Amino acid sequence: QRQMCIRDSISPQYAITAAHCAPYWGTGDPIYLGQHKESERDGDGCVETMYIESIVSHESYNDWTLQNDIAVIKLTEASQFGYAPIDHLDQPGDGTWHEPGTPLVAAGWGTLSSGGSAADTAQHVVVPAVPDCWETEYGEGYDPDTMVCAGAEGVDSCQGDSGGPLFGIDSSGERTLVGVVSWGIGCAQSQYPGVYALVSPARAWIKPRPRAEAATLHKLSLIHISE
Ligand code: 4AZ
Repeated sequence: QRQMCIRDSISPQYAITAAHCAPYWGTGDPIYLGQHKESERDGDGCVETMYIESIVSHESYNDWTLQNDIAVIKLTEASQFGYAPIDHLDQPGDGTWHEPGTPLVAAGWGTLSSGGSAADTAQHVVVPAVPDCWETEYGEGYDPDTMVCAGAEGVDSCQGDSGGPLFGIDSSGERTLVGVVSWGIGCAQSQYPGVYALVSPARAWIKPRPRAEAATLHKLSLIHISE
């Protein structure tokens, strides 16, 4: 079950996941950086095994409405392999990734269809941003202050992608973490796009965490994307 949730690394020693995934992990549990295939983790020299020191859910996480569905994981040490984190965390006031239809990328090892089997190889898919998500069948279940939808008929995150990243890629190839895979009804249906926890309003909560490491927070981290 715990492999069902992805962790996005945001600094050499910190990773982000969904708060609803936090109960599945605890101190001492392994985190595998650089993993590509679930089935070949043990023999894969690119995999760096890290361990959880602590995991803390957003102070305003609501496990019923799923508002603020974000948690920060501290690893016992920084990546020695030099795995770099996502380049930027989305910022309040930066509208770059929030126009309807903006292409964003969701990634993970979740199922390839609703109720289907999980992917062995890391997958990624381009999904259009749907910031006006109250116009879908979700209605008021969608909170635009703490969530953003993305997806369309046939393109979506799915079961097991929870905790994974939704990011934008700018013209110089840098990645901005815009959301964290949170919830949805089924997968890849036009009236039910994927719902992601918004990173920008949580940024002030994420950032000040580790004083010493705060400076490096934007420098490293990552998720593995296959070509
Ligand atoms: C899940 O259960 C899940 N289609 C993730 C994403 C979506 C639905 C469910 C969005 O992990």
